Amino acid sequence: MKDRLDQIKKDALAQIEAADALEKLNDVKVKYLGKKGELTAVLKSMKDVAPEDRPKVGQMVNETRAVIEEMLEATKTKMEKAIREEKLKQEVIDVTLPSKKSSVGHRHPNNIALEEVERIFVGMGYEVVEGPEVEYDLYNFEKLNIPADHPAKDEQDTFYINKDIVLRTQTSPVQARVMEQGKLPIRMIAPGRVFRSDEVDATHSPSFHQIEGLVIDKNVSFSDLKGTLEEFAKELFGPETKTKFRPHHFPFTEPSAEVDVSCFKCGGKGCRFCKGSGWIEILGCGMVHPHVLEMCGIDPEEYTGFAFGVGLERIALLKYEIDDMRLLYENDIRFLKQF
Ligand code: 2U9
Repeated sequence: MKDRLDQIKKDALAQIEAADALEKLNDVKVKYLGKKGELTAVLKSMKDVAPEDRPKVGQMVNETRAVIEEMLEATKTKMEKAIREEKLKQEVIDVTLPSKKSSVGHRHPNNIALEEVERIFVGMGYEVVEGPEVEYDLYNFEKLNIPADHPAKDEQDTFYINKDIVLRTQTSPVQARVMEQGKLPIRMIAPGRVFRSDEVDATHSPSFHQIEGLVIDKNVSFSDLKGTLEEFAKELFGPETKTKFRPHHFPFTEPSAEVDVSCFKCGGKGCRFCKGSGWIEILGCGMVHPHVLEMCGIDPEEYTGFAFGVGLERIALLKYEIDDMRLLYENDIRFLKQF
């Protein structure tokens, strides 16, 4: 019996020493000390041992078990320590490593241009007012003196929700609503998205942005309009900028004009940027039509006013020398990163 127990001890200790993972160590434990293990089998065979020898054999079995258990425990502790140390080694943080560069977002050129225009007019005492993008025909067309048979009202130009409701084609309805509130004088700009049923190309989009301005007070004249827009052009494109007012027609203003600025690239000599003319068209304007004042509840005998409208994308394209409007809508990070 002693030989058998010595052999079991020898085998178990050898297998413990050879184990290279906790699982294998557990396998050894089960194999020798488990319910169906080899030592348990020896205990079960005690009935074949002479009764006077049983205490001695029992003591030998217990000693063998204790040696195996002790070796198992010591090896397990060693292995667990090694595993912990390896894990710690992998988790070590090198505080001297350079940090990862976080990428910072960029402002959209439209937004930069909008803030610039707002800054200029707020500086002149204008209020910034916003309004709905879905509008009544009444505010988008009728109150602005755009008659039912005007080409702008054609379904090819305007997105109709139904016969009375449209996606606004200009931000003018915002001004019409402010005028109706009757708080005078008015000095405001209305920036926002507008919609026209245009095909997409380098200079057109079915959805773009406008900034319109409106001033209503007693004794407002065309000189006030000229002075204001000349100052605006100088602030936006530089102090040397000249302006040229060309007669034009809009249903909501009378008289009306389009405004060109001297080319800020060549100073007016003529270059590729201004297509050789020395001038760049930037906005439309005029004195608010008396009929518009009347329809919005303001007495044209007492009050006069001027209005203007500018395309935000047009300003952004010009100021940042972008040659295709589509770049403003694609949100390609390689493009936006430049601003
Ligand atoms: C009211 C009365 C008059 C707004 C005006 C323009 C001239 C104009 C265009 C410029 C390029 C639109 O973005 S664009 O396509 N706008 O030329 N807009 S006067 O006149 C108003 C507005 C509101 C009550």
